[in-house]
Amino acid sequence: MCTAVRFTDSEGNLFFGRNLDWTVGYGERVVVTPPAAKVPAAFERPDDPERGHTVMGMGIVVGDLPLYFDCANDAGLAVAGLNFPQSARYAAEPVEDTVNVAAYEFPYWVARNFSTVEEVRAALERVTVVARPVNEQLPVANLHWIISDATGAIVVECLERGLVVWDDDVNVLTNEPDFGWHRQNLRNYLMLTGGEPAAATWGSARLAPFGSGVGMQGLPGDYGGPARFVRAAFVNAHYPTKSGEKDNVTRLFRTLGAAAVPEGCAEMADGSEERTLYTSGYSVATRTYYHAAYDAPAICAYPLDACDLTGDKPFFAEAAA
Ligand code: GCH
Repeated sequence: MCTAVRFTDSEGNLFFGRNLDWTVGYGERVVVTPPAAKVPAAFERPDDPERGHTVMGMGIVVGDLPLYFDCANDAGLAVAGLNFPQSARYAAEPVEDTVNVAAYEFPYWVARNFSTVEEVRAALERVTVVARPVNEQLPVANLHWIISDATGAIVVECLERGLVVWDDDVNVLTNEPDFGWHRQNLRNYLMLTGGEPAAATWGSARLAPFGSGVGMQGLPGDYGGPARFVRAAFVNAHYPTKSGEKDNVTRLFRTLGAAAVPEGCAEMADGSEERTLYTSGYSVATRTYYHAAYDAPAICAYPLDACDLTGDKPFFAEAAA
């Protein structure tokens, strides 16, 4: 399971983050890919510009290939991939006269080449997402993606009926089923309120609320995708707008915390335990990536501006002291 959210601060700067819920890590770290990086592309794409944006996010590096789980760029565009195992249908082969992108390179391709959600949306009209494994050890991952900038978010899903781009006006993504279903499902929860309910009178009995927080009764508490979607969407939409880096990073980690998975509550079919391996996010205003691990919850900061971006290979960023 995974959960991603976005919001903006009082000045309109984007904050974007995600929980990565899984049973095992892949050795992922904070990876920076500089503008001049020569990253091998899965398919020929003559329209990709010579130099790209600087890209920073969580991932692994295989040869010279950055494999991002989520990433953001210096223009303020951010992307995250979340499991979508039952519904994702990528093309089996590249399709002529379209822009072919392997599923594993999709987040980097987006963040390297575009500055805004509108640019991505326009480009997606010609894109084919292709089911191509990285190598024998790293098979195709069935995902859907949330792409966000300061103006909003879209969700990209490769469905049976083709590539679908949803407007994500609730700024959240989790897992199955498709985004359209989750968006409709929110209409089941209109009675939720952070406010304290008024006392009621039943016959001669006066019933007063136990205290604050009870207006959230009915909020689904489980760790499945639909429940995490409702929790993240409610908290994200009702959290007061904040100013300043500290309060917004706090907001990001507390909001994602409302959907975080503790060990023992989400077993996989093989008996292994899913949990929130990490929570991470990016602040566009300070060009800083933040990360906290399940067993090391202190938040570490990785400022992009502390990195040497002159090279031509992806590299691992160091946490600020
Ligand atoms: C390769 O094809 C792609 C790269 C991997 C290896 C397979 C490292 C990059 C990226 O796509 C990786 C992928 C491994 C794995 C990752 C994926 C990004 C997100 C995904 C998580 C397992 C998704 C977690 C999630 N769980 C909820 O959503 C790390 O596929 C759930 O309900 O299962």
